[in-house]
Amino acid sequence: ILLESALRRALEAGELQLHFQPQVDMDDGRPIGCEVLARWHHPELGTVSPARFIPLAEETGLILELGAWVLENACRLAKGWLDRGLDFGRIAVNVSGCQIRHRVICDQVAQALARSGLPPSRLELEVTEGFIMEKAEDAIGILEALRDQGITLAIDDFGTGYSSLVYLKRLPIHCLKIDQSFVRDLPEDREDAAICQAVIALGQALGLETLAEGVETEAQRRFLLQHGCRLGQGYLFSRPLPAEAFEKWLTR
Ligand code: G
Ligand code: G
Ligand code: MN
Ligand code: NA
Repeated sequence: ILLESALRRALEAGELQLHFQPQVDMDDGRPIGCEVLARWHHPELGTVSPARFIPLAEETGLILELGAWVLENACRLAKGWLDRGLDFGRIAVNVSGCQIRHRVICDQVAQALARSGLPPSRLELEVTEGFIMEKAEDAIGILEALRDQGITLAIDDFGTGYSSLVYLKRLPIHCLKIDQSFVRDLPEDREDAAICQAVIALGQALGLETLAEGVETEAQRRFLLQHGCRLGQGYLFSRPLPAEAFEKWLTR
């Protein structure tokens, strides 16, 4: 309860910050996008990990406000970059299943785009597999409404939930994000290598982009590229960066 009221206050006090992790074309290193990751700098607790405060926000319903705040600020910053001629590609925002389940996501996206003036094609939403499959029929309708706003959709942590291939075919998504747990032990681990190859082939067969997460080594980058996964994100390219550092990274 202490943490809950602290989080509520944090939203108002500006203790939440957005970091941006570059996503690149692993062939030439060109930036193709960035993932937005929320950070909480608590005056006494220090930095609280989103792995800790996002679940809390979901339990308390605060995720609806927090999610709206993240979307608005991410779109506003991204529009500023465009105005200054910084080409970041697209900006990928994580959304919680709660935002979709309560159907607030369509209005939140419309409002963030309208207020910021960011072209919809610049915004991508990352949704987790587990949530989509849990209520697949509902999810399809909501995701279609989002796509109709002109944004793109990615499935986050792909392979860790339980995807039905039937739904995958019907979902209006455009990118599969290969979970970092499958990338970590590449290229030595034969099972992980097989899983990555299968996901890449699935993406190709369905006409979807695949983006590998958690790429940390040159050997991982080479393996993924060789097997047809061009897009990647991870410490090999850059850690998540505060806005100013990300702007510098773009103009490096
Ligand atoms: O940034 P990493 O550093 O620790 O993030 C941990 C987890 O928190 C990831 O699973 C990420 O998807 C999630 N996360 C980070 N920022 C946000 C956000 O703004 N909204 C939601 N729903 N999840 C987020
Ligand atoms: O669940 P989601 O994929 O949204 O969260 C991304 C998480 O992965 C964040 O916590 C981010 O800080 C972390 N991350 C990003 N790149 C790397 C990496 O190369 N290695 C590891 N171990 N974690 C990473
Ligand atoms: Mn993500
Ligand atoms: Na992920």
